[in-house]
Amino acid sequence: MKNLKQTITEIINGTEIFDIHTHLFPAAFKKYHLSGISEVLNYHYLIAELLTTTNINVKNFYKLTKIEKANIIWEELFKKRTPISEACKGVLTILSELSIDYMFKSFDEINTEYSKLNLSDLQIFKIIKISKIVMTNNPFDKSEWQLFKNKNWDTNKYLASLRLDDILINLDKCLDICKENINNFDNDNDLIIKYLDKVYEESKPVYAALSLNGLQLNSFLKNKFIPDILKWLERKNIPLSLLIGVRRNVNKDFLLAGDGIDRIDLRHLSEICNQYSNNKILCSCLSFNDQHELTVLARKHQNLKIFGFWWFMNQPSLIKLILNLRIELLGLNFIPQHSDARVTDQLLYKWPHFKALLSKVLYNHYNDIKLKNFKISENQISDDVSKLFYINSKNFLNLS
Ligand code: FIX
Ligand code: ZN
Repeated sequence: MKNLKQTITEIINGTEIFDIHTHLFPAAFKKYHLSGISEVLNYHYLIAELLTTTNINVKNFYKLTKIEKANIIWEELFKKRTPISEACKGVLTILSELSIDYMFKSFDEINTEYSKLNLSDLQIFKIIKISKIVMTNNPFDKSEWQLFKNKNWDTNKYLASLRLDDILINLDKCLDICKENINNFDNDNDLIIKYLDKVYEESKPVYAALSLNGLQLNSFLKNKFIPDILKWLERKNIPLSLLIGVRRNVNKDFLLAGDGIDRIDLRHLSEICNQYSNNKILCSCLSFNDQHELTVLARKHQNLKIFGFWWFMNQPSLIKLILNLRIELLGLNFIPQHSDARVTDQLLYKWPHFKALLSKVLYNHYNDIKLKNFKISENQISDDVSKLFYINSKNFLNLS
């Protein structure tokens, strides 16, 4: 092998990625498919930064068009100030990856140049080496769900997942939607399971997901629908993905940009894994405080798999620390990252930022074992990276 550092970087850049949690949709989903620099600047991470950095009136800001909002964000965060936060750096990464010289330019100038590139989602997937992504699909959102009627997109690239949060937060609405679709049922539990059967057939999801605050996690096992949903998932042989520790609407005026972190008790996750040992559980936690305990739990439960650095955890300083911890405690038995991208173009920064960190972290670990006379080959590194980026996800989701 020529040079360990360079070999690792080349392998990481050349390995296919399976992105297991995104909010992306193919172009066939029309208004749900977001792309382009205006959408990139309208990302809620940047909106939260803008609203807390300036004195802009929140309600008036949200009345503006997307182009107007993008303009303000560009002016305030990129021109008047140094774009040094992770969310801002992400935009710079995208622009430099696409060779757009942005210095001293207005948003309009950049937007014109960017639009001329006419980048398609598949072109972006190719640049980043993404072969599959998992969408977040809400079967209780009628207008979004309609699009499964004619699945005219590449279903090998865009896989579905069932987001079930509404069952916990808006049960009556969910039951109404189930009743509109299912005629014969014995009780509410039976109704929900029959509706899940229907949407399963329509979308062929690779997992079902729930995001939980502390209270929802505490009462999870007492929820009257959970045992049946878990039995159903076991029958379908798909995991439940738990995104734990979000506190929605910390500032409701901020809308999507107003969610924060909640305190949680991970002993409940351990109980879920024990009581439902035949179910597979994917898990990502939002707070830094919970990462050590979560990693230890993943050593204790065969049915638990950690994935990604969710949202507020997706910061380079935290990733470096926790990625090392995960490797130290779990070897390579976890899914290191997901993008959570909402705009296709964000893949152009989210994955390269992570790849650069993974490269450094892996280099130190390989170097360590080399010093202990372990002969690490290029093939072995390729297999390891492939496990991290693709195989671990594929196996846990039971895909062929
Ligand atoms: O609940 C989720 O899946 C979160 O990832 C999102 O809803 C959140 O708004 C987000 O975009 C975080 O990256
Ligand atoms: Zn998400």
